[in-house]
Amino acid sequence: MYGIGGLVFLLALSSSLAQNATHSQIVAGMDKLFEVVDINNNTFVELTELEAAWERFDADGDGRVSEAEYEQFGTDHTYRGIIFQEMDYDGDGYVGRAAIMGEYTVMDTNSDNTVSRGEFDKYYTALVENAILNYGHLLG
Ligand SMILES: *[C@@H]1O[C@H](CO)[C@@H](O)[C@H](O)[C@H]1NC(C)=O
Ligand SMILES: *[C@@H]1O[C@H](CO)[C@@H](O)[C@H](O)[C@H]1NC(C)=O
Ligand SMILES: [Ca+2]
Ligand SMILES: [Ca+2]
Ligand SMILES: [Ca+2]
Repeated sequence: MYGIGGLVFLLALSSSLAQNATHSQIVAGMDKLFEVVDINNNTFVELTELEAAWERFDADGDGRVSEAEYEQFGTDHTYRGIIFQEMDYDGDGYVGRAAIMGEYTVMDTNSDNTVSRGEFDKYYTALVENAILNYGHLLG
C-alpha cells in the first residue's frame, strides 16, 4: 500500500483520530479529506489534483518526498509516522513521484479512469486501517 493522497490526509487529520478510532470515524475523516483534495469541486479526484497535493511536500524539488519533508506539515508526528511507514511501500525512506500514478490506478477500482468519492474514501480508509494494523503498536 502506498499513497500520495495520504500525505494530504494528514493535513486535515485531527490528532483525536487515535489507534482506537472506529471504522466509521475513519471513513468520515477520509470523506472530509476528499473535499480537500478535490480542488475543482467536480466530485472526482483527478491525477493532477493528487500531483498538486504531493508537490506541496517536495520542498527541495528532487522528485521524492522524504520523511523530513513530510514531517514539516502538521504536528501529530507519532500518528503521522505510521502513515508514512505505510506509504513508503518499498521502505527506502521516500515516497516518490512514480507512486502517484500507481496509486491512482489502484484507487480507480472500476477502471473508468477517474476516481470517485466512494473509490477515494474506500482506498484511504483501507490505507489508514492497514497503517494502524501494521504500526499501531508504535502509538502511545
Ligand atoms: C480511545 O481510548 C481512549 C482511552 O483509552 C479514550 O479516551 C478515547 O476517547 C478513545 N478514542 C476514540 C476515538 O474512541
Ligand atoms: C470549492 O469549494 C470550496 C468549499 O466550498 C471553496 O472554498 C472553493 O473556492 C471551491 N473551489 C472552486 C474551484 O470552485
Ligand atoms: Ca476534482
Ligand atoms: Ca524531496
Ligand atoms: Ca473509477
